Amino acid sequence: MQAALAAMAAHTTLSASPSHTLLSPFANPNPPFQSSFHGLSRKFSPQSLTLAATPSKPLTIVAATKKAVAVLKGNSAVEGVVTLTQEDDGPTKVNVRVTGLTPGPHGFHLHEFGDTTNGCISTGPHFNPNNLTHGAPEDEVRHAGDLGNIVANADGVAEATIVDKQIPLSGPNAVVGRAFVVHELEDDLGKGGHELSLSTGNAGGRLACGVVGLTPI
Ligand SMILES: [Cu+2]
Ligand SMILES: [Zn+2]
Repeated sequence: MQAALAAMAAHTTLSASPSHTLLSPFANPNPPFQSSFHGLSRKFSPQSLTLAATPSKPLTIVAATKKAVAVLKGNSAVEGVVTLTQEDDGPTKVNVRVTGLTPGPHGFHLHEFGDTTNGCISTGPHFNPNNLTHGAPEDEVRHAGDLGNIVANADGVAEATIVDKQIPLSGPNAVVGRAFVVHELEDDLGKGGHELSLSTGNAGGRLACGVVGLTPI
């Protein structure tokens, strides 16, 4: 088992699904604007075509990129940095690096509150705006904050890139001001049969946490 864990790649990429997918090379299937030539009649002369092609107002392309960061700390040697990037209303890309972990999987969630008054316990339950039960990131029934597990290598380092649609940086379900938590144990993704499986994934104690705050783009 230890050998298998040690053999795990340090860089974990979580499983693909419509709501929670691998990062693909940057590709935008939706061009930001349509050609202004669309619908032009052929009866225009070349000169009027030139005039028609000149926009009467300056063309404005709004590329709203939002970025945020959370610095994870706790009452142990575990610490980390989570960076979040969202383009327009697209999915949020989450880059995670946590150190000081025991090798193997550790539950990783976005919790409801950005309150660390009494340490990570003050961040409350998993962020759950749709009032559903706990699940895997790829499940339809899940908390918005359910991001599965990150896997630490033999050196105790977990690195992951997560792409998820349920943790936007703006709008009614924005996660800015809430907190990431990394746990002591593996998240059973709601399927462990434990009394805590459908609320916390039975992921054990909270090793480190950090509040999400906006950063310069
Ligand atoms: Cu959690
Ligand atoms: Zn959950």
